[in-house]
Amino acid sequence: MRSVLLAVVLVLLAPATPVAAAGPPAAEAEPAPVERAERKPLPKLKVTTVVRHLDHPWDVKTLPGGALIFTQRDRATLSVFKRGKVRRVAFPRRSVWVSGETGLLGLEVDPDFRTNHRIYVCQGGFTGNGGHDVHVTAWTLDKRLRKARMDKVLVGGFPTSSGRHGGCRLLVTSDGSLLVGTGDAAQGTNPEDLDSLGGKTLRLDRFTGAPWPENPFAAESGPRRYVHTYGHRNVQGVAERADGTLWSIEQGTFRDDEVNLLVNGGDYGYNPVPGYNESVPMTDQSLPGKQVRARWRSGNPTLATSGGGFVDGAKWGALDGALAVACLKASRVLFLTFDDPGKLKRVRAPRVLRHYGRIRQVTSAENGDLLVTTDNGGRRDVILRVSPR
Ligand SMILES: [Ca+2]
Ligand SMILES: [Ca+2]
Repeated sequence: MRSVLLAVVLVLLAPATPVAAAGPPAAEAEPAPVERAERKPLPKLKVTTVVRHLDHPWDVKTLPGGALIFTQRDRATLSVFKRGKVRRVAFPRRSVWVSGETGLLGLEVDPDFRTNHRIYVCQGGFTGNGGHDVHVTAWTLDKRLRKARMDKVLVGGFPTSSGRHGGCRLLVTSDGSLLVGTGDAAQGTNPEDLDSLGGKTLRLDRFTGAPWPENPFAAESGPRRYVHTYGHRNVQGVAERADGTLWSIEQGTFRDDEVNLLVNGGDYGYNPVPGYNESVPMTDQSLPGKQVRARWRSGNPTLATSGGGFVDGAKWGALDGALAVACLKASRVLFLTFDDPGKLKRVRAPRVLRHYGRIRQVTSAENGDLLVTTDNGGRRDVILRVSPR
């Protein structure tokens, strides 16, 4: 506990100092756009509690028109918040396998929701032989947002064990693919095994579920056709920057939570074998081939980073373009500023977001405000709206 507090204090004392920067070798000159960005004022933040009395709200997204839609992990519910009221969406809760860190998880809204009413969820599930998996399904909501009808299991068979390290985050990217971040199920061989869908980011066609044609192994056979990047531990956040680059947020072992810039076909270097050997590095350069270094890491101990997304809008001043990262254990939101090539420039952790306990997810609302979910359990969880004053 003492070491956790120490890490928290370090971040608190040094909000403007890169923490354990792990970018590429510092050969390049400081690009001008970042220098300009740093002169913008840091906005004062207003935090409003939007929804109360929740349990582990795992993901929240905005629907066109401003309603919110969110999942709760253990209750396995899908709900809509509209005109001040929360309403359950009729959804087959019994189809969700809930165990440990697994249940109803990531949620994404189709960019064409206005016309197709489609959403995507990631959930623990039951397989025919009495086993479990984690899988991604597409659903259509009715016009009144009361009922969800399943269209298709897009991809499944992600490994599971006790429910630990179940992942699983979803993002429709600007080129229309569905990006999926998965957990390694706390099984050591999964991250580096190209034919296990655990410990990966995956890309697929969001309508057919087919592997995305640009995937590095798309022309081969088997599960590896879905793999975009591999060698991850537990991807709990995926985000796209305004320039189209894709990023992951990952939980470390006892050290080194990571933010990674995703490179198609990249190996992110986690190989906790034999068994589930968590003493190995989060990015082990001694593995065969090249391992991609993290763009930010927590050092020792971890902050338990979870979801996150890029902040978008001039009203955010110096935080415009930063990656907002939810922290469970450290109970805060980090704002990481990277320059154009992806080198870490600043870490900020506003005080006003340190009073809500564990933070699970940060996403953007329609008007650029941030939506934040907490992860404390016992009907104490909330969804917050954060906006610059
Ligand atoms: Ca790594
Ligand atoms: Ca190597």
